[in-house]
Amino acid sequence: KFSESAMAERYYLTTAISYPNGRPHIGHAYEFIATDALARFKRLDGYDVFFLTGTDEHGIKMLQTARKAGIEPRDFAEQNSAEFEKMTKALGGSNDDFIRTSEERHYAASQAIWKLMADAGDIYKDSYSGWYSVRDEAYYGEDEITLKEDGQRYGPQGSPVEWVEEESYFFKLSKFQEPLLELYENNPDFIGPAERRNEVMSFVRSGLRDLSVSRTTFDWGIPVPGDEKHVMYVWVDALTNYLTATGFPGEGDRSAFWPADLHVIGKDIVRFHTVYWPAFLMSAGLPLPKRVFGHGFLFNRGEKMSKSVGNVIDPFALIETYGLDRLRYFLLREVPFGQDGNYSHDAIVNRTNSELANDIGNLAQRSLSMIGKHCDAKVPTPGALTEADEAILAQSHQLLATAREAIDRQEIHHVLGGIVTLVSATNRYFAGEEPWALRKTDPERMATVLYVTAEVVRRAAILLQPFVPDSAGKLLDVLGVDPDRRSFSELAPERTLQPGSPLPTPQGVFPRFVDKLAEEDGAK
Ligand code: ME8
Repeated sequence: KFSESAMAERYYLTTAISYPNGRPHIGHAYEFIATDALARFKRLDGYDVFFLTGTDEHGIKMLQTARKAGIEPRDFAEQNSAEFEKMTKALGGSNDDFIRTSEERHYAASQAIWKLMADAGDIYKDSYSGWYSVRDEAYYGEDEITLKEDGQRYGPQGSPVEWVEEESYFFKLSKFQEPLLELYENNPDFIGPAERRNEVMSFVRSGLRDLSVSRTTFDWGIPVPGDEKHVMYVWVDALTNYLTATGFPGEGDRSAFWPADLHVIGKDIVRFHTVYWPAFLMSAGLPLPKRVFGHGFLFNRGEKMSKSVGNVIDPFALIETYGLDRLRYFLLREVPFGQDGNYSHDAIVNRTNSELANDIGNLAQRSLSMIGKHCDAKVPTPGALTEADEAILAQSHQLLATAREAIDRQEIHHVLGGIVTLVSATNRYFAGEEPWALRKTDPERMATVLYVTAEVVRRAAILLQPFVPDSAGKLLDVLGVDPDRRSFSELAPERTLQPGSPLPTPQGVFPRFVDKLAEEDGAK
C-alpha cells in the first residue's frame, strides 16, 4: 500500500529571495502571502507541496549597505535575514524551507551549476565594459540607458547606472536567443500574466548579448570554481537557490521536486527569471521550471493612515493594526494578482468589514445561532429540497473546479471573488426563505433552510482556508467540522454536514474592525 504522500503529485513553488539590505517591507509581505496562499491551496487539494522562500545575500548592493552601516557583510546579512524569517512566521507562513544564499549548501550548488555551464563550453573569459545598476544588480545595454538633466544616466527601471570596466567571465547568452524564443512559443504558459510574456518576447527578439557573470573588484560572493580572484555575478548565484533547496547537485529526498512548478516574483525581475535562468539551465542540461508569474507592485496610496501610526508600510505594524487575516484577505482580494495596486487604511477597513464581517461573518452567525437555539445545537435534519435549495447547493459545488483553474493561472482574486459571490447569493437565499418566520409555521422547512445554509458555509469555509487560515479554521470549528475533514476532498458532493451531529456554542468569527485610530484622530 502506498502512503498518501507517495501517491500525491508533487508541486514545488517559490517566492523570489529578498535582499536583506534593510527591513522587510509590504512588497515582500505581499509576495509571500500570495505564494503562501497558493501553497496552502495545493496542499488542501492533495498535492505534495514544497514551498520555498529565503534571502539573497551577496552582491554589491548588500556589500555597500553593510559598509555604510560599518558592519561586515556576513553579519549584516545575518541580522536582516533574521527579520525576514521573522516576517514569514508573523504572516503565518507555511513555507517548508527558508534558504540563505550565504549557506554552505548554496555554495556547493552554485559552483556545481557553474561547472556544468563551463563544461558545456558556454563560459569564457574576456573583459567587460558597460553600464551596471547596483540597485537592480543588473547590466544594461547602451540602448536601455537614458541621460537625464542632472547629468546622471539611468537604467530602464529608473535606477542610476555606473560605468564598469574589468576582467570578467561571460556566459554565451546570445547562443540561447532562438532556443528561448522557441520555449516561449511552445509553452505559452511559461510566463504569466500575458503582458509580461509579450515584454520578454520583444526583449529577446531584439537580440541578446553575452552576459558578464563574474566580478573581480570585491569578494562578497561565491568564488568562481578554479579562479578564485572572481566571484560570481549575484544573479547567477541567486537564481540557483531554487535548485539548492532541492538538494542539487546531490540526489536527496527533495531532488524529485525539480523542475519547479512555479516561481512567483515581482514584475521588475521577470527578465532574470525568464531569460537568464532558463538559458543557464539549458546550458547546464537541467530541466526548466514550468511557469514564472510576475505579480504587480503594491503602493501606499500616500494618504495619511493615522496620526498615531503614520504611513504604515511595516508588515509587522500592519499585522498588529489589522490582524493577520484581515491583511491577508485585503491584499489577495483587493488587487488582481498580476496588476499593480494600492492600499490604504480606509480600503482595508471597508473591504474587510463589508465582506468578512458583514457578508460571511453575519451569514454564519445568523444561521448558527438559530441552529443553536431552535435545533438543539445539532446539525438540523433537512427535509425535501426545493429548487432554491438545490440551486444554492449547486453553486457551492461548482466553486472548487473554477477555483482550481483560477489558481493554476494565479488568479487568486477570482477565487475570493467566487466565494464572495456565493456568500452573497446565500445571504439572499437566507433572507428570502425567512427561516425565523418558518419556526412557527413550518419547523421542518426551517430545519432544511438552516441545514442548506450551514452546508454552504462549510464549503465556503473550506475554500477560505488558504487565504485566511486562522479565521477559516475557527469557522470550521463552530460548524463542528473535524480537523481531519477539512481538505478539498471534503467538497465532493457526497461529503456533507451530518444531521444530528452536535455543534459548539456559536461565536463570532469575523469581528468588524472598529476604527479606534479614526476615533482618536477625530477627537483631537
Ligand atoms: O529582487 N510591491 O530582491 P528584492 C510588490 N533578490 N512586490 C515588490 C515590491 C512592491 N512594492 N517591492 C519589491 C530581489 N517587490 C532579488 C530577487 S530571486 C532569485 C532574487 C518584490 O528584495 C520584488 O519584485 O528587491 C521581488 O519579487 C521581491 O519583492 C524581492 O525583492
